[in-house]
This record gives sequence, C-alpha cells and structure tokens, in this order.
Amino acid sequence: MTDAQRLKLYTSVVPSKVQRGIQRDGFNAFVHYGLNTFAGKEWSDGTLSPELFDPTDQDTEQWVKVLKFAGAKGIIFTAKHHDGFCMWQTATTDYSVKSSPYKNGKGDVVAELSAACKKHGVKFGIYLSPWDRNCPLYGSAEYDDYYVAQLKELLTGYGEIFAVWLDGACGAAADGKSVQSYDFERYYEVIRKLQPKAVISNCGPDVRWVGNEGGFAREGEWCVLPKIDYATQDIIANSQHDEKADMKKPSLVMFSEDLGSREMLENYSEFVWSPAEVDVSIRPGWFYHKSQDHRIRSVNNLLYIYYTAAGGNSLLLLNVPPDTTGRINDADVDRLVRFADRKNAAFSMQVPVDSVTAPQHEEGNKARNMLRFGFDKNSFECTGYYTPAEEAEKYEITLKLAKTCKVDKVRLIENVSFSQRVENFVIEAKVNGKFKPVYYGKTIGFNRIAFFRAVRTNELKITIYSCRLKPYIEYIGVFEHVKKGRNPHASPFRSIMKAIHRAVNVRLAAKKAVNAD
Ligand code: FUL
Repeated sequence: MTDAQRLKLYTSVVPSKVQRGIQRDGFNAFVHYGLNTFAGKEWSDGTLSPELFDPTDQDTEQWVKVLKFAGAKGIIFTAKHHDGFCMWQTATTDYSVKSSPYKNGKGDVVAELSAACKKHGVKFGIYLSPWDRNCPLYGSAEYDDYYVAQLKELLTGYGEIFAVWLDGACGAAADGKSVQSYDFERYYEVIRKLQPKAVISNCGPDVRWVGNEGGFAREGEWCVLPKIDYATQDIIANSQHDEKADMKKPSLVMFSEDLGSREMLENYSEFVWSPAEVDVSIRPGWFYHKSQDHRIRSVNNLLYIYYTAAGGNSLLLLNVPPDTTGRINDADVDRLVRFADRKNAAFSMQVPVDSVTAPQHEEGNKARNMLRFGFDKNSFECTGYYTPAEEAEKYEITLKLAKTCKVDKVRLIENVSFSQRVENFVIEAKVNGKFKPVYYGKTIGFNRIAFFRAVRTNELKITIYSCRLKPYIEYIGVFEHVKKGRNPHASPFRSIMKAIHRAVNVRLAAKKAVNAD
C-alpha cells in the first residue's frame, strides 16, 4: 500500500453513533457503593453478611445533584461488585439488598438511583462485575447464564441505560480454585439487543481503558487504533488487584505512550475507532473508607485531570463513593463543588473573535464555522465545520480577537465524522507585534483543551504542521484567564449544600441520642 492509500484507510475509520454520543458527554461519574462500603473493604470475598448493608440516611438524589453539579453527564453505578452482592431486587440470588435491613429488605438502590437520574436529567449506566466471589456457579459454564440473567434484569427493568461497564477483573471463586472464562461476545450481544444505545466500556468494543487507574491521560491520544484484542487479559492483569494495589501503576501494553501514530499503524492492516477512558477515583480507594476522608484529591488535581483527560481526547470517568450514611460525604461534596466552580469559571469568559483566516475553504465549509459550537442532539454530528479545499504542507489559522486580554485556554475539536487527523500543531500568541509559541500540541480529536501560561494578546495563530490528509475542524474557542478565587459565576450551590448537611448532621445526632437512650 502507498502512503496515500494508508492515510486514506486510517481516515476512513470513524466513530459509531454510540461512541459519538459518549464523546459528546466527555465527563461521567462512577459510583462504587455496596457491602464493601460498610465493611471498609475494597474487595470482599462474597462472605460478608448482607446485614451489614444498613445506610442510615441514603439519598441517591443527593448523589445525582452533586455529580450533576460537578459536570457529570451520566452516572455508572456498581450494581454488583466482585463480592457478588446485588444492589437491586434480583431473582437470581438472595445475596442482595433483599436480605439486608435496608428498607426491611424492600429497597432497590438501582431503582432509586435510576429514578433520581431520570428526575434530574442525568444518564444512568451500570457496572456489573463478571467476577463473582459469592455465586456457587462461578467457574462453570452455567455461571455465564447466571451473569446474563442478571444483565437482562438490569437492562430491562430500569429504563434507558447509557453505558455498561464490564470490568475485566477475573479472580478465583469462593473456593479459591475455579476461575471463569467470561463469554464477552455473548454479553455484548445481549446488551446490543436490549439497550442498543448503550456503550460497552472497558472490556467492551466501544470504550477502551486508558491503561491506568491513577488519572493519567496520554499527551497525544488517538482513537484510530490497530484492530487487536486490547487484551482483556491485560486489563485483568493491570487493574486493581487487592486493597493495597497501587492504582498508579500503569499497564505497559495498554498505557504505552504510542498506540496510534503512523509508525505504529504501519504494522497493521485493520483498524478500529477506540476512544480512551480515564477511570479514576476522587479518593485512594474506589469504595468509601473513613480513614481516607483526608486523602481526597485536591481541586487543582481534579482540574488537571479534567483538562488532560476530558480535554485530552479521552473520556473522564470520575469515581465518587458514597459513605456509610448512604450519602456523598461532605468532604467530597465540598471538593467537587469547588472543582465545579473553578472549572465553570475557567470557561466562563469566552473571548469573541472578530475575524478568522485560514487556507481557502472547501465549498460550504468556511473558516467562520469553527467559531460556532453546536451539534445535533440525535445524531451527535456537528452543525458546521471548516475544511480547506486542498491538502497542503501546513495549515495556518489566525484568530483576531475582539479585545486585548489575558488568554490561557483554547478548546479545539475535530469533526471526527471525518476521523481523527491532526498529528501536530502549535498555538502562537501575538505579543508586541510578534507571534510567540504558547502551546505545542499533538493530537486534537473529539476534544482538546490546550492550556498554557496566561498571555496578553489580541491575536492567535494555530498552525497544523502534520495531518493525515487535510484537517476537518469543528470548533475553536478562546478563553480568558480567570484569576483563582475570582469566579464571575460562583454558585450558590455550596452554601445550599452546607445548609443541607448541617440539617442532616443535626438529624443524625438526634437519632444517635435517641438510640443511646
Ligand atoms: C477494577 C476493580 O477491581 C476495582 O475494584 C474497581 O471496580 C475498578 C473500577 O476496576 O478492575
């Protein structure tokens, strides 16, 4: 194949509709909650008593409100973790909320959370661990039927599901011996049939694990990758192993720096669209532990993760675990609210652009289209984009700003319906009449937040130096620097949440006092 033929082949690889959908979301939340929460464990072995599941003040609506406020578009919930304890009224086992004191065995956390999500316009997704340390069938072929029966209950009983997160963890059964070989193909088939709009993540064909659980994204992330088995085994080997696992340890195969450069692709003949997802917890553990109340990620760290993951052509899945009251702990709420305030502030002052120049555009797809952000809510396709008429050595785009101001962020989006193409670009700012480089970028993809030291300017130049065929740019937005602590749109949410928490604490104290009498 000639170089041109290869580039044509790479750029023919585009996202499916469900992938386009989740790429538009960018940032979703993960919620790990179950028996482990009450036992102070990360992984329990399926023998914990259901009696332990006894939240004093569970409020799934609070979770949804907090996570929505933080910016998450959807919530993925651990309907069943590796311990096999089911958080819904399942007919498949008694090892579930049915056997717990919660609502006298009548509670259904999956139902409550999906209803709360619906009420607040947040998408709802499920995590159903294939590894089950309680089920006696685990390790035999019948276990797959059991797992599929659980999937079916969840996919048919709780409205629309936007994501099914298949964890690759695959350990021994309760007897310590058998290990299951999961029939993923069968699970995919069931999911596609019952919830065709859902993405299948992690050990699934739609969303790829980035390769670590520490919040690290690649600098140049690609969605067009060789069609190889992104190694469910590799995921198994490299995700959390035990309570003391080092979640920062990257998987060497999945986290190798280069998965999609031209050099890399050259060795393959078949390719797939495979966006990365950075799954990371706000705390050291995935489940709540009181001892970690002081080890919550800082606002700066959360922002950095957001910029580099959600703003780095990856999806961000941020885990926030509710505590033993059944609510998201005040400390996490406070952190998330401050994170949201800073994030919203950072993008609150978009700089108007007076004029944009770029190489002669292809008929109908003019440069000004890049200044307008918009997409169709059904197809997730953008409403306009720019592409040059001809291929060239490099492409220079200049933006004359409507005012001189301090700029520290540029958001760029490629129209990925024409695949991912930009390989290398530089942003320069005009200072004292001269262009100075402020940002060296690799890939753009479905979302790139280029952030840099604030620079006072009234003109920016973006030069694409390397591209697969010609670029298709959907959007460029320029944002003014907002000083920390100066939030023009500070939210009243924090004081409301504080008041609610105060009221809840008073109630809990009163309850305790009554019980003590
Ligand atoms: C891992 C699991 O073992 C962890 O407990 C957690 O659920 C994480 C998201 O995936 O594989």
